Amino acid sequence: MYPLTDEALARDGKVLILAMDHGLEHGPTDFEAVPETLDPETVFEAATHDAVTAMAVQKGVAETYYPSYEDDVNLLAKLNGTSNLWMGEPYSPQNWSVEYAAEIGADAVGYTVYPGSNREPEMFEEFRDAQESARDHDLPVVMWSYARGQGLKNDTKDEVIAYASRIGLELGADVAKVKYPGSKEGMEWAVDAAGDTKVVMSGGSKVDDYQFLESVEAVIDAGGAGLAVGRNVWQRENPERILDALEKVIFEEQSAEDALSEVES
Ligand code: FBP
Repeated sequence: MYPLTDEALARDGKVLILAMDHGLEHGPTDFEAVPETLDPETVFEAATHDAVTAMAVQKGVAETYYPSYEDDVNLLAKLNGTSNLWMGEPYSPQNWSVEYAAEIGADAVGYTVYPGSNREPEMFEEFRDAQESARDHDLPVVMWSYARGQGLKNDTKDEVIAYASRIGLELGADVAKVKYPGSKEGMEWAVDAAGDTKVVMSGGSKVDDYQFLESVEAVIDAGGAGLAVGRNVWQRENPERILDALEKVIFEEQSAEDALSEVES
């Protein structure tokens, strides 16, 4: 396990990853809420906020835009990813190698697995290769652990989320990124199940400030390390304001209410 005290992915053991791989995963419609975000530089600018410990992007975006931000932003190379146009069984092909990510300046790598998919065995094997190669390059590994597949009726049930975070530990991830199970108790189970693997919540689609910050507060109270978030930051007209509030909730352990009233004053 990679010691996640500081630097690459964490600050004081806490994590705030700004994810922007949505152009691949969801398509450009995700950028319609704030049209300027279609330009990756807009989101890289947001990632220069002190609260952001790393930014997750795909290869093409990293190659083109990261050189201008390498002094201010830590790069989390999201190695695999699939488009929304793919209608088959959940599967996420690897789009760049760990070696190439390291060459571009990655500080960490990220990898999606879909436990429960009929293609789970393939994905586990591919994750194995990426994880071992990341170890060779001394890069921490974040697993996007999203249980998904024909047999799964509810992918945010407590036991499914705890299983997903545990799979992060079992397969050697340093951080497991899981969906929010809907309660602090559910998240506690996920954190306990993951042992020394840190658990972060996946942001999800945009909700109002209080609802979003309240879920982040519950994750921190449950012992989670923080958050990996996209839409709930850059689909806001003022991403800096919500990042200010997230800094207070994640790193200063303030309540959602206090953090919001401070950023409003
Ligand atoms: P959000 O905070 O916008 O949900 O982003 C987190 C993330 O994991 C992204 O990295 C990824 O593009 C997206 O969610 C995938 O979401 P889903 O698979 O649920 O469509």
